[in-house]
Formats: sequence, C-alpha cells, structure tokens
Amino acid sequence: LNISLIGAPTDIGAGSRGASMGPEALRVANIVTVLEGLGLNVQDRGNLTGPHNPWLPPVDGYRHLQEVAQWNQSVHDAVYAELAQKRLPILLGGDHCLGLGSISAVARHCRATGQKLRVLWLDAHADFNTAALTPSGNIHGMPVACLCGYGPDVLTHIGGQVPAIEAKWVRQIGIRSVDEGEKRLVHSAGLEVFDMRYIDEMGMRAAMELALALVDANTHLHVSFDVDFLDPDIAPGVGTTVRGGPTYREAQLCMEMIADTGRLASLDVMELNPAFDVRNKTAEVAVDLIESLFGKSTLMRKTR
Ligand code: DIR
Ligand code: MN
Ligand code: MN
Ligand code: MN
Repeated sequence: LNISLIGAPTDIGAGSRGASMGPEALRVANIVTVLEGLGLNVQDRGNLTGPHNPWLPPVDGYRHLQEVAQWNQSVHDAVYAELAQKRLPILLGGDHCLGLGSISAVARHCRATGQKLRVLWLDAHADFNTAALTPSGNIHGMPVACLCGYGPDVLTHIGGQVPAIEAKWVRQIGIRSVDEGEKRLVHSAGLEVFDMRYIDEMGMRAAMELALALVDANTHLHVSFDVDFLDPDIAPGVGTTVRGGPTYREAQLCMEMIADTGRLASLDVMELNPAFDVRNKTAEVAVDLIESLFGKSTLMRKTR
C-alpha cells in the first residue's frame, strides 16, 4: 500500500487561527515513521500553498469565499493526482473546509473507476450549514452541504459534477453540535447521523456496524476525521471543542472497525490546532488513532 501525505497549512475556513500549523504538528508526532512501522510505503509530498488568511468578517454569509475556493482547488488537484497514481492520499489539515476539495476529488476518482463511494464523517459537528443558515460565516461549517450541492457555485462546482456526492453516501459519527437551521437541512437532505446519543445508547460497535454496512470489494471508503470528533479531555488541540465526545477506547474501536473492512482508500485529518494544544498531545493521539485506522493490531487477529 502506497501512501501520500499532502499538507494543507491553512485556517482559511475556521473561526480561530492556528489549524494552519496542523500538518507540521502531525509530522512532529511522527506520522511518517508510525505508518512506515506498519509496513506501508509513505511519501510526504510536503505542503500545498495558497492565499494567506486576511481574517475578514463574512460577506453575504461567507468568510473568505474566494480564498477558500482557491485552497480547495489545489487540494482537489493534489488528491486527485495521488488517486490517479493508485496511491492512498492522506490530507493533513488545515481546517475542515478542505474536505470539499478532498472528497470532490475522491468522488471524481470513483466516477472514473466505477467504484461506489462511502464517506465516514467523524466530527462533533455536521458541517452542513449554508450562507443563509450559518451563525458564523465560517466555511469549515459548510463542506458537507457544499458537497451535496447546497452552496455557492464557486464551491459546489469544484470537481466538475454538481452535486459532487449524494447525501446517502455519507455516514456521520460523533455529532453533538448542530445549529438550529442546519438541523432542518440535515433532516431534509436525509443524512444518516450516528450522533452521541446514539453512541451512548447503542455503543460505538453498533454505530460502526451500521455506518459500514454494505461496504464491499467495489467500495472506496473515505474517512474525513475532524479531530474535534474526540472528547476534549483527550484532544484539547482544536478550535471548537465540544464536551461529550468519544473516549480514547471508543475512538480506537471506531478506527479498528474501519481498518477491518480493508476498504480505506483516502483520509483527511483536519482541524488539529496546535495553538490550543498541550505539548502536542492531540497530534499524538491523532497519530495513535491513525495507526489503528491502518490496521495496527496488538494480537495476531485475522481480519482480511
Ligand atoms: C458551527 C461550528 N456549526 C459553524 N462548526 C464547526 O460555525 O458553522 N465545524 N466548528 O467543525
Ligand atoms: Mn468538521
Ligand atoms: Mn468539528
Ligand atoms: Mn480507489
């Protein structure tokens, strides 16, 4: 398995500065050597470049719309190029607005290869806002909506087909903060959400069994991992912490069950913000979880 790391050092869509330092913090936490330790071939492609963050207020419901579009176009191109070379791209964010560029590239790749796409969106937030619904104007709260066709042309058209994906290809896990208007759109679009109430009552195992149901040999499985998915006790290094997230063990099980499918084909690691972190521990827990996502096992367990 050949892996390519793509750094996207920007906080252009976020509500606080600092996710631009995420890629380097993941490298400092040894993401390359940890993946190599699993026997994977890893190429670090370095960092993409794009416009600086002008830190302006929203205009017509969007902050930094043109800059967000530019960053997403370069993420799209970089992720698509790796997939076309049959490599597994890992996008090192950067804020979660870049999930748009990454997943639109994955969807385009799936159209070209005839694969089905399943997107697992691990997040405290649904990221399903629109300009009319957003309380903040921050586009990191909008990428799933944009992918599903709810958004401005300059964002929904990245990747050539509108909508880039169908809501029914998405499973959201760990959700616990959704804005009022956003909730209505999540319901009307028909997103399948395993929120924290579901995980509390049914357990992570049941949630993941359903989230992964019908994933087969012709499925491209994409994981978009917003680090604020995790409980802030273990992951304080994010801009928007929300109490009551998955514990370390629940998150490990989530990653292990994804690994067991053998279908993981692309990954985003987003919203890590070293400015809020404590001695890089959030980057370290993220790398730890990524190790499980790529099949680390403590016992000889036959899974594929
Ligand atoms: C909030 C926060 N729903 C917004 N979103 C975040 O501004 O749209 N997403 N933090 O990760
Ligand atoms: Mn997010
Ligand atoms: Mn989030
Ligand atoms: Mn593929």
